Amino acid sequence: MHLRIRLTCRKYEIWALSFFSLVTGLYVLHFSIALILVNKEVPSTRGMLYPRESETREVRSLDGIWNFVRSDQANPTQGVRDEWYAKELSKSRPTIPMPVPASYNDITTDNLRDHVGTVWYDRKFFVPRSWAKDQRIWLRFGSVHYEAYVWINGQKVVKHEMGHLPFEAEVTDLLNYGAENRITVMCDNALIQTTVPQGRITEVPNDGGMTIVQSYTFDFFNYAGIHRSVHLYTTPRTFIEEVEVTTNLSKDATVGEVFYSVSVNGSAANEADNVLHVQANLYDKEGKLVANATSDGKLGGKLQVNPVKPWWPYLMHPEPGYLYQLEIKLLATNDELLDVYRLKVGIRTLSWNSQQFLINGKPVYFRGFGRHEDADIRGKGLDNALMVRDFNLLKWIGANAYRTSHYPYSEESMQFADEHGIMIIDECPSVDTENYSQELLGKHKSSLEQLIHRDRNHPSVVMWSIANEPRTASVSADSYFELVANFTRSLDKTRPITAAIAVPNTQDKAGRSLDIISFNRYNAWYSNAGRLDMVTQNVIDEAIAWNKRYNKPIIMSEYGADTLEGLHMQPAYVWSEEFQTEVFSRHFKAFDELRKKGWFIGEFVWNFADFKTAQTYTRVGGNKKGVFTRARQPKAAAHLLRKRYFALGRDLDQCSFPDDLFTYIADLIS
Ligand code: BDP
Repeated sequence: MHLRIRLTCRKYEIWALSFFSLVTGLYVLHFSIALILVNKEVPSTRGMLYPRESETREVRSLDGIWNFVRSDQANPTQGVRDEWYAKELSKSRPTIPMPVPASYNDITTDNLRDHVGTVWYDRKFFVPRSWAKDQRIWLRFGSVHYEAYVWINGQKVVKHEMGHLPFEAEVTDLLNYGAENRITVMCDNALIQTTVPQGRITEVPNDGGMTIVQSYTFDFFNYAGIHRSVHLYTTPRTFIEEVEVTTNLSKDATVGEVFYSVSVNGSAANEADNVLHVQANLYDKEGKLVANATSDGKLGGKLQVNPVKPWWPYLMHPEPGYLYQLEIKLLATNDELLDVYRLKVGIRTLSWNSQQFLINGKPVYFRGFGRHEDADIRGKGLDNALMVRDFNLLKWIGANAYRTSHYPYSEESMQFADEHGIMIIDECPSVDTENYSQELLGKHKSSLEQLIHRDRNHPSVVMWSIANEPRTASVSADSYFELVANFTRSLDKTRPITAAIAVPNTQDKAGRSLDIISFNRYNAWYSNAGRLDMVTQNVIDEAIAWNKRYNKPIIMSEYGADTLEGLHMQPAYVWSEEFQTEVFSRHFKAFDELRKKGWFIGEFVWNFADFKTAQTYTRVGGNKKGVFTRARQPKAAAHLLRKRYFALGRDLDQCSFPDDLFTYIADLIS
């Protein structure tokens, strides 16, 4: 059998061999005629509240240095067949130290970077004797890319497919209390035609005979590993499994409403004579109780805040990102306290029509970035220092939004965006989607289900992006994106849906299913390279054409130019700092023309910072379209962009200028 087929089959064999049921999958299907796609159900996510301590819950981190083994590329399932999880990994293979969270690719000095297939992690940890009391223990991963298989003390725990999204499982009965335990994780980075995102694995000759090669068309490095924190946490036997919050404001924005609904898991919920109820308390930033309510047995209700401080984006209000704390107490019939969970809540409304997108009734003009979670050495691993630096830069430059291109970002960064009033266009991991199939549709929908379940309570999330640059000229894209968009809408009606499209508007078949049209275009770069005189009118014409075709609000979701920091050329020449600055300025002119039309609602530079890609002759150390370098220092264009974003903020939202926005030149100019 061809090796790539063998490898793919093995991905499924692992389940037959070890844990759950055999999953059969279609592989690399390409149809030139429209597919008949069926709207099948996808599994629903349960639980997964962000792990937080309270008087009823404890949280322990398993982050640190783990032991690591890579499998042989040609034999990715050997570890499963030989049961490496049954004992310490070091008993099967020599291990190396590996940090968690981090991508494993850039940690070593050999070519782990380009490894394709499975790798293994393990570590030991202690569980206190006190945890054996009457409670439940959960194991939660912030994300593992792309597919994860987890064992505790040699016992299967959970399998999860999809990078950048959390998963968890109860491990109460698998742990040794007051004793040592072992966790083993197998991670598979292989991307095929039915993964999200898609990739291809091929077997090609090399100097040693044959080798496996992973390829993909998307333009960022396929970093892999345990990317976000690993937690153990406790809950009571009967506990708050989910909290869903929506908010509303009175017309004059003086009264706020918080609708909460709680789901409970546990035996007490099933006892006929025990009517569980919830006490919901809302506290303001100073810790003052501003509203409270007690639910009936339906475990939901409404809190009214009068006067309210609405959640506003950065620079749209003097006090942006205002958050209340919602305290949920789960009580038994006799008012015995069963569980407590607290989360931050921002009170705001969203609305949209064929022209505008509004927050709290005020039209929004987005000024932001496409970004990546990417850094030297740690790759896509969660890094608090980097996250805080990035938010400092976003605020320094006057941005009010970014798109989580091209996958969900860390939960910690979503919380940060809430706090700082940065609006998020929240994107699922579907990038460069093509070769549409029923199986791919199921996974794509599942990625959105998991994303919406995770992020639905964040006030910063103002839009869902269901794909980046899908091949929407194909006939199959029509029904495929209709199904994906309708599914997304069925999960959340409070936010509009977009996708970043790059096919010519005359050929696109997805726009009709969206609420807001986003388009990516690289004038003076991929088209008419170097021609600064061919930017402004092209941008204006294309935006008008998109709006004419769909009669919906339009965003330019990507534009930019690769720029090598320190390369200067006058007159501007491609890759120089002068060129990036000029490309931006020509776009600004177009945007200002378009803004007058009333339906052009935002501009997003590609990209916030330089980032790593697969190796190609078009990339020097990666994609260099960053306004900041990979080390998060500004290029020349950053200073220009800062002046524009603050100028827009003053013009549209009456924000004030920072003192250092303009450098003193002469008394004559101010
Ligand atoms: C766009 C993609 C983005 C790329 C960018 C580029 O959406 O992921 O990085 O082009 O080529 O088409 O810089």
